[in-house]
Amino acid sequence: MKACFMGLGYIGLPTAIIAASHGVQVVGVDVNPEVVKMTNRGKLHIIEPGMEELLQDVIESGALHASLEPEESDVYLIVVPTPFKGNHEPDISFVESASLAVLPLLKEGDLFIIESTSPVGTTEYIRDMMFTARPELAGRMHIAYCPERVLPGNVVKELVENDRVIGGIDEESAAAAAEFYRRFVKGRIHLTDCKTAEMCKLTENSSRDVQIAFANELSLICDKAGVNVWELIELANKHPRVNILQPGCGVGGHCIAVDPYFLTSDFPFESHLISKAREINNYKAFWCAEKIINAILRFEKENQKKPVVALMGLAFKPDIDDIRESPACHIVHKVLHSNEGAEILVCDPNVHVSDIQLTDFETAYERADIVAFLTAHRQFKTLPWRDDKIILDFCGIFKRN
Ligand code: SAJ
Repeated sequence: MKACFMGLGYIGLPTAIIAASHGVQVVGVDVNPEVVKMTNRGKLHIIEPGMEELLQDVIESGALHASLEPEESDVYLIVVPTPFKGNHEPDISFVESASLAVLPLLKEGDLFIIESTSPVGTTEYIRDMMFTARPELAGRMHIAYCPERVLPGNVVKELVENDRVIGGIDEESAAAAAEFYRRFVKGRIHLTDCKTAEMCKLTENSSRDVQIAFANELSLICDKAGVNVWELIELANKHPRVNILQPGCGVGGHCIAVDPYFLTSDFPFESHLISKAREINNYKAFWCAEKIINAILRFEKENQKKPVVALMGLAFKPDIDDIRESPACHIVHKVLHSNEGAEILVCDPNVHVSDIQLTDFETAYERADIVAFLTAHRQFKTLPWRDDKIILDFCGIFKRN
């Protein structure tokens, strides 16, 4: 069996590697020549523990190669980004162009799968587009939607162990896609129709966004009420049916901070809660920036000098290097922009490429008068609490305020 993966990003590349290591002959296609070159050299262009070793194995064995052009295969997988446009409307143009690129190669009996997070109705739209251009294929090939669910940083395990939801344009399509995934998925495979599968992905991430918004809203209430939000949540979670998540400085990454808009954009009158959760999580980053700026102003007034400020963290969540849609980055830029003379030290032990000059986190912590924790990296948790500093612990490093 040969599979053609359109897109070698955070999901496409790991899935292509895992499929290749389970007996599938894989061609991985990407529009970025550097990604293609690196992949063929066995070098991973993303950070994902354990994945580079697997890539080297499948490159050496010849089970996977990367290319700028799709090749004739039995299975085609669309794993390209679906960003949003200016007004948060989903942009499926990469799904469309990747589908059009494989269209001339399709033949009777082929399996075509979309994995990219997509608005409800996308698979049927792409099916209609393809069968209009190639009417002889209508009813003669399989088309399905199968969203990924892996957590960055834990992809090697989750790609194999997580359950998968597969939605077909018909029952035969869902069954054909399930047969493909069974080659490397040990989790259970649940079959449905393609609209339900599309919506399932959006529901999973919107649900998490709403739950985080609840925690973030609590943190704002607690700040005003003078209650320690960390202790409060820990105590409330002792109830057998309560499970509140952790507040932070906002929600980032290219999934949870994006996918709910695919529902709010298409169903604006029905999605009040989902939409409000997005607002709350976005507002939390703005609120944190304001807190830091106010602390700087207060310090200046009380001490008649400018403070040294340490901003700890740039990544969008703990222990990774990814800064996409990162609220910490947003806060750092806002504070740097509004700063009038305070010395601002920015630290992130995991991030190496950045437009901001970075300082070693231990040095910054030692020197700073004001410390704001933006990302709960494990390295920060080794720092001792210091009574002589103003500590703004937005992500629960010390859980003291
Ligand atoms: N966050 C909090 N408080 C929490 C948990 C998370 O503020 O208690 C923040 C994080 O700091 C981060 C953001 O939420 O800024 C998102 O992080 P995450 O760990 O919740 O999720 P992602 O974006 O890394 O991955 C999610 C996962 N979806 C769900 O858990 C429902 C993953 O399974 C999906 O595959 C992935 O989105 C995706 O690609 O869609």
